Amino acid sequence: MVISASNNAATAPTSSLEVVVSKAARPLSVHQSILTQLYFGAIDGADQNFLSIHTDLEVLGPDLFAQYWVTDEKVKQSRYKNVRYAYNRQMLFGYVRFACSGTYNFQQLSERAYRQIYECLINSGCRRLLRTWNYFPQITKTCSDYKHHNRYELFCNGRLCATRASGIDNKVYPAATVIGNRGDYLQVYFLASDAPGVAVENPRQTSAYHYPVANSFTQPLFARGVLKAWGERTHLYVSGTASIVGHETLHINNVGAQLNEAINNVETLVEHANDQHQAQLNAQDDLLYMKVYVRHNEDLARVQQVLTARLASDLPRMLLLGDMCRDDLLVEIEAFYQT
Ligand code: 3EB
Repeated sequence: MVISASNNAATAPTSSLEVVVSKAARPLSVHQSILTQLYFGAIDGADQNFLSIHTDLEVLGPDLFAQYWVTDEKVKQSRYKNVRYAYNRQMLFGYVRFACSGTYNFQQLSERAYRQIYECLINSGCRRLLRTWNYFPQITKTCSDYKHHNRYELFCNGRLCATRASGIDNKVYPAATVIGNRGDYLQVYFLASDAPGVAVENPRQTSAYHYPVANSFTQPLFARGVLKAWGERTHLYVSGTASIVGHETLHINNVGAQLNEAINNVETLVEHANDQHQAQLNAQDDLLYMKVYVRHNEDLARVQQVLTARLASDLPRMLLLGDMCRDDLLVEIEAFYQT
């Protein structure tokens, strides 16, 4: 019997995955293979034929911002416990949402979300978590019933417990965003693949999983960036990036300087991906969009000023109201590179 190369998973070509951003909801065709459609801002009637995710984040500005994740191989949809997901052989995009008001404390809730995510990945062929987005309210609120840790710390603990329990080889942590919203839910959505990505760390920043932390608090398990090839394309998923150098917050009370520092961090990460990981990213041309989380509405004008000075005028950007995991951070950014 002849086994053709296409039956061999190791040599099978990687499906393509392309992300398209748009300021308006687009009509989709069932003939397109849509992995997910993501919406920031108000939209009515997103096509329920596809996995569609509406974030609880408030958009600062009049525009809707939509993302369509398109592949070249047929996509199926399924559900595992509370996780809704879309997938094919090589990629999986999932979404889980829990009300924060239930009987679980926040560590248990986060652990539950991540246990379900990992179980979902183990049951599918796509065990490598590449990118996660995590949103929940009252991110720096201290939980008096829980050793006075705040919700972000409890989230980190829950995520770590679930990661350990999964038994999945986690040498490559996913790129991640963790932002406080003004809703009532823990929302997590994520991208996974059958093949690992390459973790990229930032020479200007202590790796988050090596942050010095106080007793009984765990390090945040995320990579500063993850590189992943999809067919002819390469993606660099840049984690939520703030004005942190080493492990310390810089430019307290200065939103403009914080944003400039965060952009410096992203630029350094891209250079590092090119120099150390053989990526060939153009820091300007391959930037698909930038997401900017702003803590205070009244900082918007200053934020816009810095973005105008630092970004190409036609670069799609999305400004969202959000709280950072440290009280002294006023702004955080997130970038997506695609070649
Ligand atoms: C930082 O650099 C800012 O816990 O997964 C950014 C991105 C941050 C991801 C996470 C936290 C996380 O530490 C906070």
